[in-house]
Amino acid sequence: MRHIIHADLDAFYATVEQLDNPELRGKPVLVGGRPESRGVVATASYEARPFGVRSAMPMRTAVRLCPQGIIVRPRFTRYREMSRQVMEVFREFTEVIEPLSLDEAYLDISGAVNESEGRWPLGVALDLKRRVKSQTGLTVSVGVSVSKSVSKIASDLDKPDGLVVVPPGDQADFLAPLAVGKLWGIGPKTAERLKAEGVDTIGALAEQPPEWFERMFGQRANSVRLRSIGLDDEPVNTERITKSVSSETTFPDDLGDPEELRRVLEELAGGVAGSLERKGLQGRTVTVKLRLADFTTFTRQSTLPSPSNEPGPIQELAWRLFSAELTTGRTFRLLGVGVSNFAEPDEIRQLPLSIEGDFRAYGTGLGWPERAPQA
Ligand code: DCP
Ligand code: MG
Repeated sequence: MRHIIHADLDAFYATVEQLDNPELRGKPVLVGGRPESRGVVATASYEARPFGVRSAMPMRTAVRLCPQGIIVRPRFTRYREMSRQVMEVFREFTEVIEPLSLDEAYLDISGAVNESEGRWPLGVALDLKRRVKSQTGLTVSVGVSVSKSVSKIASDLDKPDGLVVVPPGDQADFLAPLAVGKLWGIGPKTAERLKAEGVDTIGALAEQPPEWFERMFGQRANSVRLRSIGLDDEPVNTERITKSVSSETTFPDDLGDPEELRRVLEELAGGVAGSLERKGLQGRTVTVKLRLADFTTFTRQSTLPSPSNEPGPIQELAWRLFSAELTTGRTFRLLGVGVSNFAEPDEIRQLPLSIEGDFRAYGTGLGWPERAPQA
C-alpha cells in the first residue's frame, strides 16, 4: 500500500522573515509590495490573519484591516534557499518527491513505513515535522493518506503546524462533508456549475451516477469520480528528468527602458538556448516570466512551430511575448525566460530549422514554482 504525504509550509515568506528578524516574531507581518504603489500581499503571518489579511490582497487594503501590521519586502533569493533546505530534509525520508512550489511537495513515504516494525505513517509524519522544525526553524503542515488529492486537502485543514492523517479506507468519509471546490481540479467556475446541479459537497458529488459524471466532466469523468471518493492513484511524480530549462534575473532597480529590457531578455533566452544545447534538449514552448514593480508576477507562453535549442527563434518568440506586455509607464522588477515541452530524442534529427507558421495563443506557464499574485 502507498502512503503519501502532502507537506505545505506555514505562512512561508512571513515565517522566514520572522526567523531572520527576531523583532518580527509574534507580530503581524505583511510580506509584499508598497501600499502607495499598488503593491499586493504575497503572504501574511498568522498573527495578521485574524484581521482578514490574505495573499493577493492589495497592500492598501491589508494596512486598513491591520494597521499594526509590519510591511516587509519579499526576499526571493532567501526563500529559494530556505526551500532548498526544506526539500533536503524531505529527502532524508524519501527520494520520491514532487515539489509543487517553493513551499509545497508530495512525498511518497511508502518505503519509510513499516507497520510490522512499528513505523506507521503517523510516526513518519511527526518525525518529518520535527526535523523540518529543528533543521530549518520552519513549521510545516502535513496531510497523510494513500492518495495525493486526499493528502493535499488534509494538509490544509489544521494549519498552522497541522497534522491530519486519513487512514486507508476512510478517504470517502473524510471527503464527504467538504465543499466540492476543495477537490483538486474543481475550480470556482466548475464549483458554480455543480452548485446549480445541487452538488455542494464532495459527498454529494460522489453519489452521482456515472452518466451524470460523463455529462458534467466528459473525458475527465472517471478521474473526477475516483478523486471524489479518494481512490485516485496518481503516482508522486519525481522531477528527476528535466522538464524545463529557465533563467531569470531580478533588477536592482525597476526597469522600464524597452532597449535595455530587450537586451536582458535576449541574454536570458541565449543562456537558456546554450543550456538546452549542452543538455542535448530541444523545446517547443517558450515562457516569459514577468514581475512588475508592484510584485504582480505572471507568465506568458507560446509554442514554436518546431522544437529548438537555437538562440534566434527562442529570443524572437520571447521578445514577441514580452513586448505585448510592454505598455507605457510599466516597469519590471524581474524577467525570466524558460523553454519546456521537449522533443523526444528520436524526433530531433529530422526537424526543420526554420521558424515559420502561426504562433499559438497565450497560456499560463508552469515552468516556475512561484504562483502569481492576482492584482
Ligand atoms: N504566494 C504569493 N502570492 C500568492 C500566494 C502565495 O506570492 N497569491 C507566496 C507567498 C507564500 C508562498 O507563496 O508564503 C506559499 O504560498 P501558500 O499558499 O502556501 O501560503 P503560505 O505558505 O504563506 O501560508 P499557508 O500557511 O496558508 O500555507
Ligand atoms: Mg504554505
